[in-house]
This record gives sequence, structure tokens and C-alpha cells, in this order.
Amino acid sequence: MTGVHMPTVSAPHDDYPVLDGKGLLRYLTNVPALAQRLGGTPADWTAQEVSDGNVNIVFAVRGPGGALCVKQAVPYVRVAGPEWPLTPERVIFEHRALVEHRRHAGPYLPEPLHLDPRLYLLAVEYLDDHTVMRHGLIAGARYPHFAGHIAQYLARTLFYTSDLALKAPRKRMLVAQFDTNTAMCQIMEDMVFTEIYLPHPRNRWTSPELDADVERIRQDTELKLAVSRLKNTYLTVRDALIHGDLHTGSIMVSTDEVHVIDQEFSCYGPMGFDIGNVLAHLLINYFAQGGQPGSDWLLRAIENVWNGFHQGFAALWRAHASGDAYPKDMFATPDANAALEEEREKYLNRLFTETLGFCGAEILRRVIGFARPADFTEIDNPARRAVAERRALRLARDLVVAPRRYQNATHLTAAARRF
Ligand code: SR1
Ligand code: MG
Repeated sequence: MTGVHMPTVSAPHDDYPVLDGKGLLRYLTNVPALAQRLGGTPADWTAQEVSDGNVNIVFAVRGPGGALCVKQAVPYVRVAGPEWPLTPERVIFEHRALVEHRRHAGPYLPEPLHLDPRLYLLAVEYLDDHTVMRHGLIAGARYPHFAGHIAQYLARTLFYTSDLALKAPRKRMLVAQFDTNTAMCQIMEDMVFTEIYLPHPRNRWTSPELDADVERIRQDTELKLAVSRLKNTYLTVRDALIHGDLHTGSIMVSTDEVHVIDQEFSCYGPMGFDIGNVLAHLLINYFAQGGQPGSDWLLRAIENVWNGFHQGFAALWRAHASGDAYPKDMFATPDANAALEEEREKYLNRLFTETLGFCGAEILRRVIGFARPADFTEIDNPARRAVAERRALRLARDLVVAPRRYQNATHLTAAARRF
């Protein structure tokens, strides 16, 4: 990033120490609950930096009695360095979202153990035997249980934080608690919906192979209008408390468990943003694998994520509609109840259309923007990489401009095979 001017997203807070491994171990000696969890004496503890995402520093701390995962928000974007300042307040929003989402989908999120708002430091349960899903997928691993778990996670976090489940005062209070995560939302506003459609210094792609494709995208008014419509939805809709960055690097998996991490981009926003992100990164891995027959399970997973979400969300709505939207007393008769069931179907169809749009926008920015996924970048041969990325771009454009063409998840996976 050297030499590239990075706009300041918000005022930097640089008046606190950024801990290295030794500093962290010293710090932990003064936090009795964590020290107890690690067991033994501080001399027995180790801290290993395992930072993997773009923005924070993360350590795995181990002791004879157990382990912790400790994350500290530095006052800048970790992978860019101090020339791209970023408010460390993000860790406060991460903790807040973790607590709220765990109330509804506990088994799918790590337990928060300690928040230090002075050091912008968060300690959470260490997830034994888990790996970052993106790395597992790149290594060719399959996670047959993934779709069922993530569908439940999505249905529960999105339903229970929405107006379908919450009374308006509680919902409005939650919206207010997350509406000030402006710096992180602005990163998404810029990176997902804007920068890649302009000549921006952060953009990167497989060049020269994709140069003409990128130029075509910049000239594509139909696409730019559709993506601006999606941006407007992201800016204005306050459907539910979304994770806000739900790619496969924010998901840890083991043989039979799924945990969602890294809630620093959380905000009240459109439900389709989270669901679309999950689908986008499964598709990215599918295209990166060259659509080999062995990767077909990814397409089945895509179908199962949407269908499982649809079923789970509708069931929650039928059984737990205690919110102020669609007041259940208004639909008590059998006729009204049947009409409400039709309405649920319409609601979910609209959500599917929105999901596909966000899915397409996410794929586009992952091929052309700053944060390119390892699924693609680890393909050494640029010609082969460009073929995979071009297929992804073509499907993504169609999802953004014509999402209504896709009536169900099978239409989506059929298109992925075709493109
Ligand atoms: C500056 S952060 C770049 C990207 O990494 C995160 O995972 C988000 O997706 C963000 O857009
Ligand atoms: Mg992340």
C-alpha cells in the first residue's frame, strides 16, 4: 500500500499500546478469569499470532489448563498499515453483536470472555479443532454439515433481531446501538458498491488478462444502476442485526460444528446482505476449483443454505411472531392465517431476489477490488485464474442486473454450472 493515499475513515485513536505476544501474556496475568482459564503459571503460557483477516491482530494463547483467542483492534487496517487509519471502536461493536447474536443462535458463536474497551481488546473462547472455512475449502475439504448449521444461524439471528420478533421500542433501541458503526459500514459502502466501478487506487485484478472485463464493467450503466440500487438498500434498510461480512474467512468449521466470528462490520441492515455473502463465497470457491465434478457438493450446499434458511425462517415466523410487524392478532381466523402464509412466501421470494443481488455485488468486488480472496489469488497460473474469475464475473453481473430471472436456488446452481 506504500505511496497510495488512503482516506481517513474516522479519527484515529492511537493513544493505547498495541500488544505483542509478550505484552499480551503480561496483560493476561492481571485478568484473573482468563489467567485461571489458562491454568498453571504465566511461565507456562504461549501466545502465537494467528491474524488471518484484513483488519485486526489475533493471538491464540495456550496454557496447561486451556486456551483463548485474543483479538486487538489496531488503530488502522492491519494489512494496509498506519497509512490507512481505522477506528478501533469496531471491537466494541463486535462484542455487542456477539452478545446479541448468541442470545438467539448460541451454538454457532464463540463465547466472549473479556472486553477491554481501553485497549480495544476482546478475548473469546478458543475453538478447538476448528479451521477457517476458506482455508479448508481451498485445501479441498468438504463440510457436509455446513449448510444446515449456517442456515439455522442465519434464520435465528436474522429473525430474532427483526420486527417480526421484536417489539418496536426494543428494535429501535438496537438499531441505535449499531447505527454508529459508521466507519466499518463505510468500508462496505465504498468497497462493495462503489470503488470497483471507478478507477480507484485500491482496485486490483488479474492484469492484463481481465483488463478488458474491468473496463466493460466500468462502462456498464445497467450494472452500475442495479448496484447503486443495492447500495441504497444497504444504506437505508434496517431489517435485522446482520454480521455484515459473512464470508468464509469469518466462519470457523470443524468436522461437525460451525462458528461465526469477526462481527466488527455488524449493523442493522438488509438480511440479504448476510445470506448473499455466504452464497457468494461458496460460488467463489466453486469457480476457483474450476467447477470440477468434485466441487459439486458446493452447489448442493448453496441450495441447502437457501432452502434451509427459507424453511427455518418461515417456521420461526409461524411459531414466534411476537414482534410489531404483521401483528398476529390481526390474522387469527383461518382465512387470514392462510393469507398470512402466502404473504410469508412473498416476503421470502423478495428476500431471495435481494440475496442474489448482494451475492453478485460481493463476487464482483472480490474479483476486482482491494480484498481479493485466497481461493482466487492462490491460483498461480494467471491464465487459469482469469478463466475462473471471468466465469464468476459473468454470473455475478447477471445476479445483480436480473435477479428475478432466478426463481429458486436450483436456478442459481444451474447457472453456476452454465457460466
Ligand atoms: C479494509 S478491510 C477489507 C475487507 O476485509 C474484510 O473482510 C471486509 O470484507 C472488507 O471489505
Ligand atoms: Mg473479517
